[in-house]
Amino acid sequence: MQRSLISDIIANDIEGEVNIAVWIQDTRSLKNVIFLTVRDTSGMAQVTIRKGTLDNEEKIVGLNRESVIAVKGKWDRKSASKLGVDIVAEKIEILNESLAPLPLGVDDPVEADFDTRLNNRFIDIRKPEKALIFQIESTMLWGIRKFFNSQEFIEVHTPKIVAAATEGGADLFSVKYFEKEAYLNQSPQLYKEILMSCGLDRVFEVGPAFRAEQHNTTRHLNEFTSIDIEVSFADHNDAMAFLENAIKHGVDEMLSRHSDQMEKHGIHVDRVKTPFPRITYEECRKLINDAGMNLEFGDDFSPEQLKVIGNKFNGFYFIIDWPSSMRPFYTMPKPEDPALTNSFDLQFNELEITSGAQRVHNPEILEKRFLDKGLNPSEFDFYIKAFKYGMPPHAGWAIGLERLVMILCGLPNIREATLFPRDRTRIVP
Ligand code: AMO
Repeated sequence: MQRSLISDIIANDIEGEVNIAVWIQDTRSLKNVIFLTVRDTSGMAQVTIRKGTLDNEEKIVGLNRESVIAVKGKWDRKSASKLGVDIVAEKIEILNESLAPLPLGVDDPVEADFDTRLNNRFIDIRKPEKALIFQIESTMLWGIRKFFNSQEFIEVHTPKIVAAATEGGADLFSVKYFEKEAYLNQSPQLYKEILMSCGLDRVFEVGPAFRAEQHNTTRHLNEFTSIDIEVSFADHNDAMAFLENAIKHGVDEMLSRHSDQMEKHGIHVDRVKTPFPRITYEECRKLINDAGMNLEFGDDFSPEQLKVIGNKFNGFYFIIDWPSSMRPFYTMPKPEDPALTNSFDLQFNELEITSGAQRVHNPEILEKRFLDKGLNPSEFDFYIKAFKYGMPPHAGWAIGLERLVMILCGLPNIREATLFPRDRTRIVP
């Protein structure tokens, strides 16, 4: 179908005949003229129909909002239309009619409640400010992918139906796999580490991760998108450097493509300055205890305690050197103090965006870590085997994509950064 985007007509100052394909947002029929306010994925325009010039103009005036039409016409550059683009129609083809009333308005002055919006996501995302979130997400991921590519990473795809838990035994969705029981993968952790034994050196994956977490919060989903890396002959410091740079490149790409639209919709994102500050778990504990709250070594931070730490930093920072008892079996204990680990979380203000670490690469230590965590190593034979025949030292991390978009766009709820959220009560649409 031959068509121009509205934004291209403006940007390229296209002269003469133009073809656009659009949704009708509003119709006003005056004495001599009909004005249509129309929208495509790139912006809005006014279509002017001079009465008596089109065979089907009555039918067009009667179309419900959100019907889809193709317009052939001339761009009137002198038009005073406040939308900036006014196309004088020469031919209009009706591509599809919408029913009325709409289950959700596209330009209602008062926003509908969140459930109504999510139930009617196909219309909700027609709103330019909602579509922008997913355009930003795509562009940011493209910037991150370009960075990985420049660093000789390969993109991999590991199984999502698995036989063992990775991030602890709880929070697993089970699936019937013929005559066996299987699970939906919580993270590519075990497979990305096995790939280090394959000699693939630097891998990344962008894929779904499933967590059967019971709590319904503004930060948790039961299915989210995990951006994972794993790197051979690397430690936690190397992994943190890859993380800072990946985020920097993602944000740069996003700003280079969307800054106008972001400004228009009140999304302000600063360029990322690296390296990010680092604070140890023990230093955080001191801050919290100094603020009059009590945190024992090995306890996780409460949301209020994270606020105390977040108030000290503006934007991204790492919390490093987490206690061994708090990190999964695959995390490398600090050689000089095994009560701590070579691990990190990347935070943005008070929210965790990424977990990562240097991994245990010695199979005996790994088996011991399984036992310490109350796990049965024999259930992980396929994983431990890959450590017994030449596993290089390695490190990696995972970013929750929706959390990253949520904090960058300043969204109040992670579901706003998820096309079709899966949470404790929602699996439709
Ligand atoms: P972790 O479990 O911390 O680490 O997850 C990594 C990142 O994924 C995001 N995340 C979530 N996002 C939305 N809803 C959830 N329920 C949810 N759970 C996690 C967060 C989090 O920081 N295997 C390790 C990573 C590694 O060490 O490589 C892991 O999965 O942004």
